Amino acid sequence: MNTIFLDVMKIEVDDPVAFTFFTGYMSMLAASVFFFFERGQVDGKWKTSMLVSGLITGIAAVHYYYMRDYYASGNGTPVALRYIDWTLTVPLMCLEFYLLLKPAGAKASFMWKLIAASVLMLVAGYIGEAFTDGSTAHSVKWGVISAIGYVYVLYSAWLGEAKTLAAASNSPAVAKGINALAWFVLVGWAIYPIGYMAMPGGWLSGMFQPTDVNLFYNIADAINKIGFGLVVYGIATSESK
Ligand SMILES: *C/C=C(C)/C=C/C=C(C)/C=C/C1=C(C)CCCC1(C)C
Repeated sequence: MNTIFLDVMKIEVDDPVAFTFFTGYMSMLAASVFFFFERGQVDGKWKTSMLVSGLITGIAAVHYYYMRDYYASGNGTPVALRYIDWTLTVPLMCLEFYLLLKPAGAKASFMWKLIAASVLMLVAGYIGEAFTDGSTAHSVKWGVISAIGYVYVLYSAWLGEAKTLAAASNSPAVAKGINALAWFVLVGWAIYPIGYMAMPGGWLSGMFQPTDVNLFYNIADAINKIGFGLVVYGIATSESK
């Protein structure tokens, strides 16, 4: 029998990283089915947002399918697959902010600034992880550059443009929803830099196994991608009554 097939079937009982790759895949897939079907139940103006929610978890599900096998086949951390996934899904999360705030007057430039900041965050993070020489200097340098992009999104959601637009919105559901997304960016997104610090060379590396970074990323992805979608779903259903 071919060995790849055997490898991907193997989850060790003491391997939480493998476990979260498998459950991550299943929960992303289930969430997509949910968002796509529920899209039919909401008012027309919310359908695009629901579609984007399903696309975010759907794109992640496909990447988890491959990352799971990559890891289970003994290749370690799937850095490239991870960042390809994020490069597609994080800009879609910026699009969610824009779609929700468009009725309150959000301009396309608002979305592009968020996307530019998240691309900076991801490109720097990728250089930090993919081109590591194992040194703390490399890890910290690119981690700090990446954090600049993150802080911009955080600032926009809590004090900047997104916050101002949400306050101007005449829909209490949208204002509440944007506030919930801001919490996700503050708490849920903060799990990623902690995971990054767990990689070899990172500030917390002494406390973790080299592949434990995946544990942080897998848990954070499930919280943030499914959570963002559920916030959008909550707004859409409460506004569709
Ligand atoms: C669905 C995927 C999401 C929401 C990914 C978010 C990723 C981050 C917020 C990553 C942030 C990072 C830093 C702030 C510094 C270290 C490098 C990163 C890329 C892990």
